[in-house]
Amino acid sequence: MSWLSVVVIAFWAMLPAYLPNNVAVLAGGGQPIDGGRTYRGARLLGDGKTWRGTVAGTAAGAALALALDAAAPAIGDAIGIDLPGFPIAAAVALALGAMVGDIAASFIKRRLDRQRGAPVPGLDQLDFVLGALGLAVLAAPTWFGETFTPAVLAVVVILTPILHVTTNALAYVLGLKDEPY
Ligand code: CTP
Ligand code: MG
Ligand code: K
Repeated sequence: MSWLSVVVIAFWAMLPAYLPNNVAVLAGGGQPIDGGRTYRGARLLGDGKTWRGTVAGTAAGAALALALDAAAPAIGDAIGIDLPGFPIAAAVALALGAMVGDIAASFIKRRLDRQRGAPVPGLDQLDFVLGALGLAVLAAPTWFGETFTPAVLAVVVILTPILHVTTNALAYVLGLKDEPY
């Protein structure tokens, strides 16, 4: 398989995990998940993790996966690459996992005394990838093994931080996000 098709498959397979955090930025607000609770002197998660953002992000990511699943044969045919589909368990796991990974990272950041919005390079770029892939391997192990070959996984780890930094910088320039990371 060519490197280009590996990159295209990695991007395609991760789209349902890439969308949720961006939708959460747009939809966020309202009740924080931790309800303002603190743990050892710092917020449990902080005001940046809300129910609305989490539900909207998860729903959008799962809906995108199902749309991609329907479109995979036609688009794959047109570009000559065998694009993976998304069984429902994989669709939900990728989207929900991305949100859960991001939430887990906020928990870690508050324990490290980082305020809401403070950057933690590395964690910020890969938290949602770990969450998405971790939940997907549990929820749809066969699909995961067929889709995320070692080459695809390697591309995901390299490509994701680049895309994450680029889209967040763009969202900042457009005034959608308070920080460029
Ligand atoms: N957001 C949300 N719910 C989530 C994730 C994000 O409402 N589960 C919204 C919040 O408005 C948040 C914004 O998206 O402020 C940006 O997300 P992110 O950068 O992940 O949060 P931060 O505000 O930087 O908070 P933290 O330091 O905890 O990561
Ligand atoms: Mg942030
Ligand atoms: K984050």
